[in-house]
This record gives sequence, C-alpha cells and structure tokens, in this order.
Amino acid sequence: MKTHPSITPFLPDNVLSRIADPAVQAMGEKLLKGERLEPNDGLACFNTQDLIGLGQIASAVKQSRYGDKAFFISNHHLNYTNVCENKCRFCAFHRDPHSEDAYTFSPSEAAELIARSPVADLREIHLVGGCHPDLGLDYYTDLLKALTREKSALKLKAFTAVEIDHMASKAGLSSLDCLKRLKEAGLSAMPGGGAEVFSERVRKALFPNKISADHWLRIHGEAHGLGVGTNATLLFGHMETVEERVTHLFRLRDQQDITKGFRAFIALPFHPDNTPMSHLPGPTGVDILKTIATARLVLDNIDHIKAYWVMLGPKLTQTALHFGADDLEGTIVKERIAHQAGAATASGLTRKRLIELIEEAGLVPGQRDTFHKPIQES
Ligand code: V47
Repeated sequence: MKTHPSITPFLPDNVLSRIADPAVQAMGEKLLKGERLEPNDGLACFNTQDLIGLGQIASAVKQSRYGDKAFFISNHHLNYTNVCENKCRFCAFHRDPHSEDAYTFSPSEAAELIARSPVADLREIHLVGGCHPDLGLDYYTDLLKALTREKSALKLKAFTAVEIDHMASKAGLSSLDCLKRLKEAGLSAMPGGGAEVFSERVRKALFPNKISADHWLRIHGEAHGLGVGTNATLLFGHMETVEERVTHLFRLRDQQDITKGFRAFIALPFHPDNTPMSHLPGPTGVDILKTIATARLVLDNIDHIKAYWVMLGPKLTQTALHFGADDLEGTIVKERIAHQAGAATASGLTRKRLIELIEEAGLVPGQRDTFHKPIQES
C-alpha cells in the first residue's frame, strides 16, 4: 500500500547509502518505495544513534508535502477551570475545588477575556479545562455560545475526549449525543490532549481516574463521524517505554485509517516541576527530536506534526521544523498547563515573533486556520 508521496527529490543523492544504522537505512528505502512502516521500524527510530540520518528522512517526508513552509495560527488558549477530580500524577495544573488558587470562569468572564485578547486577527480559541465535579452540560454549551461570534472566522477548538466523557456521564448522555449538543453550540474541532500514553500499565500508575485508550479513541472516532476534526497527542518522557510510545503511534495510525479525522499530532515532552514526579528530568532534546521524527514517519495518514513551542522552547522548535514537524501551534497568549509544570518559555508569542522564528529557521511562514487551511495575508 503506497501512502507516502515520493520523497526522492528531497533526499539528497547518496544520503541513504551514507546512513550508518542499517535499520534506519532500510526504513528510508521502504519510504522511497512508498511502503508503510511497521512497529519494528518505529522501534528502530527510537533506538538508533543516528539522529541526523533519522531527521533527514523525516524532513524529506515533511518537505515532500509542504516544501519549505512551516505553519502557525493566531490563537488564544483559554483554560476555563483548573478544578479537576482526576488528579493525574503528571499534572501540576489541577486544583481541588476549595484550594486557594482554584478558579472557574463563568461564560461571560471567558467572553470578556477573549474580547480583551491582544491577538488582533484571532482565528481560534483553544478551550480546555479540568474535570470539574459541579459543572453541568449547560455550562459547557453556554461557554461555547458565549465565545461564538456569528459570521466570524473565529473557530472554537474545545474540550478533550476526557472532558467530553466527564460531561456526558454527568449529564447521563452518551458521548456521541454530548458531542452533538456541543457541535450545535459552536464546537468546530477538538484538541488532542488527554491521550497521555496508550498503556494500561502507565494509566494505572499515573492517571487511573482517566478514560482508557480505547475510550479516548472511540470518542475521537465519534467526533470524526460528526465531521468534527480532532488532534492527537502523546505525553512522553516520564515512565513509559519506547515500545509503549510506538504502540501509541500505531494505535493512532490504525484509528486514522478507519475514521480519518485527525488533523495534527503533537508530542508533549513531560515537564516535571510541581508534580509528584518532580525528581524526573524530563526527556532530552535528542529524545524530543527522535519522537517528532518518528511521529512524522509512522503517522503517514496524519497530515500535520506540530512542534509545540511552549513545551520545546523556541530553539528546539526551530530545530524540530527540520526533523519532520511542519507547524508550531500558535500565539496562545496565556498558557498555564506546561507553565505550572515548569515550562520556561513565554506564556504567549506575537504573530510577528512566530514569523521570525520560522524565518530564522530558514523556512517560509504560512498562517493557517483551525482546519489547517492557509490564510491569505492581508
Ligand atoms: O492534556 C499535562 C499534557 C496536555 C503535563 O490539540 C503535560 O492543538 C507535559 O494537549 N508535562 C495539554 N505535558 C496540552 C495539549 C495541547 C497543546 C497544544 C495544542 C494542542 C492541540 C493540544 O498537556 C494535557 C496533558 O496531556 N500535560 N501535564 C506536564 N506536566
């Protein structure tokens, strides 16, 4: 089955013959023939010492699709509440309802925050929060309605599968019916959070109160069936094995073969500060680049691979754009989840700075919308 566009023009002559690791070389040859990778290829990506060879192949695949372009969006991340009953061990963001710094924005407060957004050409609100024990479905639909601007280019990418499951079970609805209600209220797309790593072993240890991999994938499949495109993530660099990362990527690829609604994949490097795992170092730069390159090669049916500047930092983000990533997320304005866990990046970046980051990396910036459609510059 051929899935990759030809990467031949983008792989300089003799690159494959100069790749030191025979497993990476064999993988490059498969891709040149348009063949799909298998799990043992995914493992070879993680186990190789030849980071540059792996990166050259991943970058050739990226270039075959997008040339020298790299994409970004003018968006605003809004976390409507930090109250969460799941209490995941990797998370520094969640609070108990009565904690001093617990907060929940009312729909009108959220609308007010967005009205004051510093992003002039706002195209997307990325809206996620904790699983609050006391909010009913009306709160979520009112929130979407309060943020919807009729006849506007502004789109709402809202609620992870974990939040959808939470609000559906509290309302006594199926996740599918809940998604229908949210779509009617203005939901355009879903973010990729809450997937963590598809491993029961890790789930039991780190996020036992969260939905399982099967459940997360089922809700995304349901959204795809309703025409709501979604993203996918992998939280890595804590206690998971490389085998578990590979399984995660192949489960996403299998789901996408069936329901076809994933637009982008985002690898989320674990940030340990203020979590019960603060003794861990988080993944290295090499590990982050390998994970992004591997995602580009394995996820041949997911168009976009994001280098999330908030969690990578600007310099590694620029590098990742040469290791298979084609998108660096957006202006964001006020990021909280990674920053509570020690991210040292700015809380948001201007459109101008995102453009500079891409140009400094030797690439051509392209502004996009939520659906990854290019926006013509005015
Ligand atoms: O769901 C939580 C993860 C996610 C930590 O879909 C952590 O376009 C690292 O999903 N260290 C939120 N990661 C971020 C996210 C996202 C970001 C940008 C774009 C999109 C998109 C999605 O971050 C959470 C969780 O999986 N997370 N704690 C931590 N300590």
